[in-house]
Amino acid sequence: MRIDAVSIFPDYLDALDLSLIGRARREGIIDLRVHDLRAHTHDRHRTVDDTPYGGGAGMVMTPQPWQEALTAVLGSASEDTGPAPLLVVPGPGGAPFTQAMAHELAARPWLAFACGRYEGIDERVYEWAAERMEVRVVSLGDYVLNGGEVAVLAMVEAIGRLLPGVVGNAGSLVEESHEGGLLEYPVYTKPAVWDDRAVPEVLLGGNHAAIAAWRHEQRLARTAARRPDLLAGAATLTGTDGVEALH
Ligand code: 6GU
Repeated sequence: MRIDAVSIFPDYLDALDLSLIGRARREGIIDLRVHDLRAHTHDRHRTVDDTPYGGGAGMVMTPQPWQEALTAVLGSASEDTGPAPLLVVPGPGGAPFTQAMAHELAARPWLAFACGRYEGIDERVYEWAAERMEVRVVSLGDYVLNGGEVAVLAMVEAIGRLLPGVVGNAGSLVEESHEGGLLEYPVYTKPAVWDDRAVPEVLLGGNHAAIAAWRHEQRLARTAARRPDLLAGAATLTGTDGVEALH
């Protein structure tokens, strides 16, 4: 999979050299290319922002560097990528990034991320880009970050780990939080007793049906306690009411 990311802080994305995503890049599973937006400025101060028309706080990113940077990205299309990437613009005003969206994006041959800073990118960049590629504004959640870079770290990790060969044990992809609409069950390892606390008996017995039933109960209880909204969603999906839908 090809991924481009444009940022005024390309070093922020150095963390994508580490761990499983870093290995996937070295193995060629992910072709991640990070670009400095300021390389597409032409003034002495390498300006990427200006004051907002209509007044208001902060600065707005100017369109010209974005046009050049995204044109360069488009110009690097290949047979493998298809003609244009799906452009993801991280921002608190976007559609929520979910595990379902991670799966959808992981199936694309080419993603490009445009990291905004300050109060955002001039709206005309979105219009210009939408005439050339699919554009999605995507949010990590209902809080405000200073820019899109941290969101790109999160999204590339969530997407990248779904690609074949990135996570060694494919089984660890299926029984985890948000897969199947429930949070993950609690896990334990050696020793069987630690600090006077015993591992739940059922896990020591080797009765796989009993273990599966216990884990399912734990997932329901944990989801009810921490994320009751997920249970409501699951009940809606199955067309029945309440938690019974999940049994
Ligand atoms: Cl994706 N970007 C920014 N700048 N802030 C956010 C966000 C994204 N998601 C939540 N807050």
